[in-house]
Amino acid sequence: MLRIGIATLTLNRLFALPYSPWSERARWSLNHHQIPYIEHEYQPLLSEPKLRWQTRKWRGPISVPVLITEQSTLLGSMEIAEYAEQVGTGTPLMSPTFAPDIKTWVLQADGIMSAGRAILIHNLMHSKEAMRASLPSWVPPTLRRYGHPVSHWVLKRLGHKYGCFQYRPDDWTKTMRSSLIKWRSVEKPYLNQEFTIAEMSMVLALQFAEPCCSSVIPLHLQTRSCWRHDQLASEFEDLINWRDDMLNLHHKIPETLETSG
Ligand SMILES: N[C@@H](CCC(=O)N[C@@H](CS)C(=O)NCC(=O)O)C(=O)O
Repeated sequence: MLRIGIATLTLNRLFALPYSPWSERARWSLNHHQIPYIEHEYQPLLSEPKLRWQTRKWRGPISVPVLITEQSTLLGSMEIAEYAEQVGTGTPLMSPTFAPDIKTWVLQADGIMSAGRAILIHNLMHSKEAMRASLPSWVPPTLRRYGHPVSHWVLKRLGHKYGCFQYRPDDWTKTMRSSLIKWRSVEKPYLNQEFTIAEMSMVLALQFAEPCCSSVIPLHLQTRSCWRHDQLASEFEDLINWRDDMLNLHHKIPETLETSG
């Protein structure tokens, strides 16, 4: 699937996972700053050789989102957000006045996301249905039935890559809970009277407690329950409501063109 951000001619190419909060941070920042791009869907492991070729990064771990512009290759959602802030239009998401606050909360949100990913991988590895649904869309239904061991293998690789098996799900939950309690205690709706990448990151981190509606981040029916953290979703209902308000106010979906390719 090829997704085109703002419908115009562009050489910017965004390599991203459709359902990943990190990828959404890049996409949202680009959309917010009206930067056009063509999105290329990334498939863990399968798309890696192509991504390495495109980025000329032959060694070390590589992950998405990646933005390739005419002048540069930006690896990582925050690098992409910084680029968007520099060259794009619209209100700033990283006002220098609030820089220390922003940095603190982006780091907290990233911690929640990493812990959330570890629990998600654990949950997916225990659901054959979810593993079948996670196979690439071009895998025919007859083969999907037998495909869960392949997904299991990919998840295991990802789990090792991101250190997900270092702790048990209960320990990851504690990490998430302590950051969410801290976030609960700060001024709302905004830390500093305006929407910044700190709020955006916390909005996206809450995806690992209660996934938001599929028009913002698309999820298969079979994987949605693996993203949901029942305990945290009920403990932090107030934050999930805040998240939904933020999405209504600030997540503008640009005019998109969708074509297969
Ligand atoms: N620090 C990076 C983290 C990106 C990241 O964790 N990406 C993961 C989730 S989108 C990924 O690429 N997973 C697939 C893979 O590693 O093949 C960022 O902010 O972009």
